[in-house]
Amino acid sequence: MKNGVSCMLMRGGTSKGAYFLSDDLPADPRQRDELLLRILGSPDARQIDGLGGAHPLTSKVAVVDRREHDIGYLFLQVSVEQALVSSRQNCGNLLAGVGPFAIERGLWPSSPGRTEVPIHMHNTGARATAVVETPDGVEYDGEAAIDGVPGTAAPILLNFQDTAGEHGLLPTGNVTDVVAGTPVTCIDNGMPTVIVRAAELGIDGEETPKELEGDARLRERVEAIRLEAGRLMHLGDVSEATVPKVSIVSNARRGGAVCTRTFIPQRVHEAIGVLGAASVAVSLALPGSVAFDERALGRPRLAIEHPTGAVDVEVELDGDRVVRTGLVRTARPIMDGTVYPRPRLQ
Ligand code: NQM
Repeated sequence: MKNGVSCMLMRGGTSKGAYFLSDDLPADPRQRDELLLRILGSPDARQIDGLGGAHPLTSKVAVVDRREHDIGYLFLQVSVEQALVSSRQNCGNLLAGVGPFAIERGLWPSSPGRTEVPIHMHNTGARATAVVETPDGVEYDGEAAIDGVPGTAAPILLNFQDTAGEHGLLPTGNVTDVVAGTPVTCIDNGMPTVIVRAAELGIDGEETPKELEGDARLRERVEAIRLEAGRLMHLGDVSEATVPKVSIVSNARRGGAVCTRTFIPQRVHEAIGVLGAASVAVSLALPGSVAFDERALGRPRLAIEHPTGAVDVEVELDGDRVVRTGLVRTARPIMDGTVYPRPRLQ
């Protein structure tokens, strides 16, 4: 068999993706993206001829490289049904696998006990630190449970600094805007996100992803809000972009800080993205935002409820500057070997 590429398939948080060393992929982004489409099996609703899992949450790629003082991570979202690969968003879930992958591939040395891996996220230029359990090499087994993933595994602590996007935490310059007739908060603590109250959309907020995806009028309204908000957030025409995400918020149902349902942006997330949750968490503590809840002020940890449970986000704010965001994920290699791309795109 010819033309295979070295690849590790990993679960990172509540997502799954193909991890590559940057040196194993073409340097030219167009050639790289074309190859990744053939590897994942896109465009095809079932991704039957590739590694992709027929959902945006399982059609993801991490490209990892060693830099002078840290590890570089480029996230690529591979569309399922379109021949599109996008570097315009980051992914905190696949980020959870980057530390272990870098150690396994010998890019970063493992320390006895625990290893801190500093990571530069190429998509946004922001920094993260992953704390990986390494009693004797990477330990994947452990007691940490994250909602949306069955069972338990070793915890991977992710700490983010300076994750606000290039246009700041509030890219429109306002805490609240009225977009397509709807009050929203546009926020970017690592993920450009439009926050909308469920009541404004005439829904309860606790519907299942399937129910929300099946509501054509709601989908149209959410997309109209997203397109207009995208322009206000300096993202231009976002009709083919996977950002901004739209998080619909309502009162917490299970003792958390807020209940969410997130369009990412056509499908509805089965849980919530890591940086998406980090962005929602900050909006809870920002006076004037559509999600503001004074009980969130000064709370070190906020539980963001989602369709399959909740994710705890630690936020440290200094006024409206986010000093640190932290959360716990788990990750696991599923397969390590050689992947064979299909010979042609279609
Ligand atoms: O927000 C899905 C995921 C994500 C992104 C998406 C993510 C994040 O859950 O940091 O992790 O929002 O498209 O993998």
